[in-house]
Amino acid sequence: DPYFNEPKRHNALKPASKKPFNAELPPELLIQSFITPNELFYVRNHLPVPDLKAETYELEIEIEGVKKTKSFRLEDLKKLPKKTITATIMCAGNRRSDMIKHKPVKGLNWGPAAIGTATWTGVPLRDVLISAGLKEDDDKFKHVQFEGGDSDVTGKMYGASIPIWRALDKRGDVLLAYEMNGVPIPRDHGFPIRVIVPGVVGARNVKWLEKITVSDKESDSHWQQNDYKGFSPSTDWDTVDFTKSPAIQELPVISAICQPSEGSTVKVEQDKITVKGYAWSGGGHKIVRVDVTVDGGKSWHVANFEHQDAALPPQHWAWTIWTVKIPVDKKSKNVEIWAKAVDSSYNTQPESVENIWNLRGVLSNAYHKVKVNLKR
Ligand code: MTE
Ligand code: MO
Repeated sequence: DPYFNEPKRHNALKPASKKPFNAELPPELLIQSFITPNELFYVRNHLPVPDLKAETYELEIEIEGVKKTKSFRLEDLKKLPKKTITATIMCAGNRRSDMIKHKPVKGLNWGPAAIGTATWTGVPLRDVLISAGLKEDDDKFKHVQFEGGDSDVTGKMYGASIPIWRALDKRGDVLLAYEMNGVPIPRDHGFPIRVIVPGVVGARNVKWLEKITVSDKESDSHWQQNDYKGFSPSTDWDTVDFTKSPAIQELPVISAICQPSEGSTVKVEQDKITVKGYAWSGGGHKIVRVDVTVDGGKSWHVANFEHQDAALPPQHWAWTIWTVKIPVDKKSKNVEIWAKAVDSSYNTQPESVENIWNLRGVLSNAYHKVKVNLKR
């Protein structure tokens, strides 16, 4: 069993699959705090978790066309000037279950909690690349590729890439992180080094980082080329051509109602119910408004922000926790709550899931709709 040496996990994490391990929190627990505790952070693994050791860890950096590669030990990286950012990471498959309700897709049945927020401390990727000999104005390179220490039975490692401009942008805050919420990154989340690409889909935030390649090409890994891409609702497995869609990088604006959760019973107090959730947008955009309705959009209520990071766009990397009290009809026994967020570019969420459905069930950011029962 290649999964014989997996780390211990908190029992609040509800597995979507066990081997590889993939799990998320119940939505009510997810929004209990602005910073997600490490042991409650969703886990998305494609392969067995490698057991890397701090003492023997080495990161190899190759700049294509340059004969000598450079390698860094963990202590070398820790000697470089460090930076801490607060960033949300979200899986492209977050809220996929809403798409599955409409029509089946290929992918794990994620609810709204394949997302989490942490402080990440590490060395800016930019500084490491420059110290490895990369010239900032060298325009033959277009991408920075990452390989993780996790591999399949054929020895293929998990891999992904990001455009070089993002890796080199001082304001991009791309980190080679060694701490998550002030402690060494736990094994499930990439010990000892993980790439943090704030504002960009989880899949590019490569864990257990072992190799970086500066190249004129994207990563040729399965997860960059044949997965994590969006398609038309009418594209099916017979017609899909993965070369025709770009790899997902920045994620679109999303929100979710976490409390009350789907199917639960809520207490009506002074003819109102309290609704709470999160909203987030990729690319460093900030959430500027969250609208919530319980009457199918006849009246919208603007939510209050319970917690929002002060960082300005385009460096606003963390989610917003919002809450709102909404009046409900005196006689109704149940309601459907809808939420939608607006980001600092005035992008908002699509109304219906039908028209954004895709065969992999990614980018599921339609209005979040939750049916609940009322108790008086
Ligand atoms: N990195 C490696 N090496 N292997 C992986 O399977 N999964 C990716 C990304 N980095 C993955 C990886 C995906 S799809 C996501 S959503 C995030 O890690 C999940 O990060 P987390 O498990 O820390 O929440
Ligand atoms: Mo993911």
